[in-house]
Amino acid sequence: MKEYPMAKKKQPANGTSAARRNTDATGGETRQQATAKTGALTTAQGIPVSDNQNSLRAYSRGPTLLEDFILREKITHFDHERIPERIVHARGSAAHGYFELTKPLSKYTTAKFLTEKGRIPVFCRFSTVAGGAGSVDTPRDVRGFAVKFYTQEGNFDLVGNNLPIFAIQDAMKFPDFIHAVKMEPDRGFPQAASAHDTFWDFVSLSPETLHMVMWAMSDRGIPRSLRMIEGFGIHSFRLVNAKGESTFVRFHWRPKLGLQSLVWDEAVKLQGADNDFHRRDLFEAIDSGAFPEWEFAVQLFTEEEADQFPFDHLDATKLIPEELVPVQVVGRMVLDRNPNNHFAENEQVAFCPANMVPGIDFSNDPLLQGRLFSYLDTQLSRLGGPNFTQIPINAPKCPFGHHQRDAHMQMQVPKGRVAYEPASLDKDGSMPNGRETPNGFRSFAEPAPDDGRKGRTRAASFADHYSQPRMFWRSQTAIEQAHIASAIVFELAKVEDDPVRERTIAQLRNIDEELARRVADGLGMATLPLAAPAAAETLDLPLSKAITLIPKMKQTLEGRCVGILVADGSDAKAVATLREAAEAAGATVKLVAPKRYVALKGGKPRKADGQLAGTPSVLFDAVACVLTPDAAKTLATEAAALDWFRDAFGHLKAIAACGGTRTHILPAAGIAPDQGVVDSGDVDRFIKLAKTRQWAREPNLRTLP
Ligand code: HDE
Repeated sequence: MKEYPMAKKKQPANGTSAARRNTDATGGETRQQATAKTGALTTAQGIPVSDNQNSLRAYSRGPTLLEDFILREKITHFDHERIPERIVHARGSAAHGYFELTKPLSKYTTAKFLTEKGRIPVFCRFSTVAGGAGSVDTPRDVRGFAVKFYTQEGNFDLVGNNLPIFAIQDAMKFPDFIHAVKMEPDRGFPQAASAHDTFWDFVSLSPETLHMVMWAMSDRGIPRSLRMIEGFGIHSFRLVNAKGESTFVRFHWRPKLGLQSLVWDEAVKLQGADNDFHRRDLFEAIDSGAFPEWEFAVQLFTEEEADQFPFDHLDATKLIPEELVPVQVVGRMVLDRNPNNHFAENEQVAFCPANMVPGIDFSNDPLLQGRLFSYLDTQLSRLGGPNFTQIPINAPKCPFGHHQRDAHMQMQVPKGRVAYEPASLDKDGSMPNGRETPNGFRSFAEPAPDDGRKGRTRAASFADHYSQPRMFWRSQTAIEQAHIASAIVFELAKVEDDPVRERTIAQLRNIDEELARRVADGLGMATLPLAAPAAAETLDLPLSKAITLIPKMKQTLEGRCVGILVADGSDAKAVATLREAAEAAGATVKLVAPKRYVALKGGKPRKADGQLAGTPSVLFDAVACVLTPDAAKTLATEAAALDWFRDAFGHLKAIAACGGTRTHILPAAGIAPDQGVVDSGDVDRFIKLAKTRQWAREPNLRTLP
């Protein structure tokens, strides 16, 4: 028989010097070793492992043996590496940090973290709602904003969103709402998008959703960065003081970097350019020491004041205008440490609105009430049993003790006979497992109304679904209104079913005729359907500047990113001048080049931060370029370069263009430069413009906010 070419050498027996040298039968190397000095690799049982790269075989080219407990342990653990993802808010990015109280609320609450000045640790997780754990970061969606405060009196979780209101009034409707927005069950798409039939079907039949839908269709649904979103506890909670008196409270987070959003085309393109745009942005900012910060603020009001509101504050689809109840800043949160491990912390963290500390209490908001059991329930299956409170990220950081025992994954070894209360058998009387304390959590003793009746009812005060969406729409600037109308048109254009579209327009008519007309027009509908019947009178509430976005944006480059396009031969001094000015204004700067290595004039080749084709301008807040005329001429024939400028221009970004770019690239990209396009040498003007978008460039809309 002719010798098979690969089997030239005789196989050495196990235990021969060749086997010990970890060579295979042909004498080739089978082991690759890390050079770092580490301790011995062991199995999870602590057994030292001698070979982590070859499974145990009966003979060199023979079958693998069941006996190989090292292989089986490794693969078995791997097989179980995934846990069920969260049914909502599956995709999240998180960070550690601290909360610092600056203005004690002692008059209103006994909660130590709200009365004793100082810092306590927090863990904060941001999320999208609809997409799965592996979905993209920039779909149009609400963002979760959940904070675990490790207080001196146990964990307080403020599990909120980046919008001040929710889509439904009663927990009973939550599974329906989520089923409607998530991918459709027969086809499994769309992933992470509300632009489909089932979502708008539900919306068109549930007018209570409209207020949140209006907010989600605004630019708040496509934030620029998680560091630039507001956060809201949404529901009314109670603060309870030492006398047992209660004050209602709504919680707010305000980003120090100011609010900022993407424009829609940018959000769409980012889904291709960088699926992890938000996660990377948060991680890199913290990693570089630019710690994101939020003000923590409260709206406080009494029951009597609430009775005067033209809406019911127990209805989570209603916000409390800042003009009605001022927002007072009482503290701040700084996120200063990235998780060490995405799974152990971000995936395993278990937030729960029922994690409540003494001095705060729930309100009767029926949505909040329903949340109180759901989170623990889902976490029992997601994290495998009730001992998930022992996972480091979930464990309280204050002393704790209880009589709960056993169950899956008990990590502690509780001592003694006594796991109950009252007990006399704890002979030394120390009761190490804890006992009741007068300072413990007490529910506010809310008097029951005289005419209370059990029943599946909804208060008549919850019936007005249109006044606040109208207030929201009418409070927006012209640009913001244009964005909202186009977003609704975009979404409804994706809806296949005509009646769904018509019913939605019928709902919009109750919010504002002009809005309904613009959306119908965008869809090409010649006539408007009759307005939907309204269950209550729609009011013209006073407008609120606080609920706009563009007028509230900060003109700043802090926390933003400037991209500079360079190529071989670019003037290093001009690049340095741009970089220094942008960095002095608080921005990070990235050099983008046609190839990953670039040699600036007179310099050696150095690594650029990004290669042009893979680093489109959507990744930056403003762009500049320093190119030789020849390089500009060459780039004017490359789609990636044309898109770089075309998109930056279309996305309303400031552009600093060098002479070559003006001569060759901008005309080839079809850009007629405007006020927002300056010369690369005009650094001061560029930095000024880069602090905001060039709103005057907005298509079909030339009015500034
Ligand atoms: Fe949630 N929600 N939710 N939700 N929610 C969950 O809990 C639920 C609601 C929010 O980063 C789940 O551990 C019900 C309002 C955030 O881990 C689940 C109702 C608000 C997060 C759940 C609501 C939120 C969740 C899924 C109606 C804003 C992510 C996994 C009664 C105030 C937390 C989990 C994180 C997560 C149920 C309504 C915000 C299924 C039943 C209102 C930010 O338990």
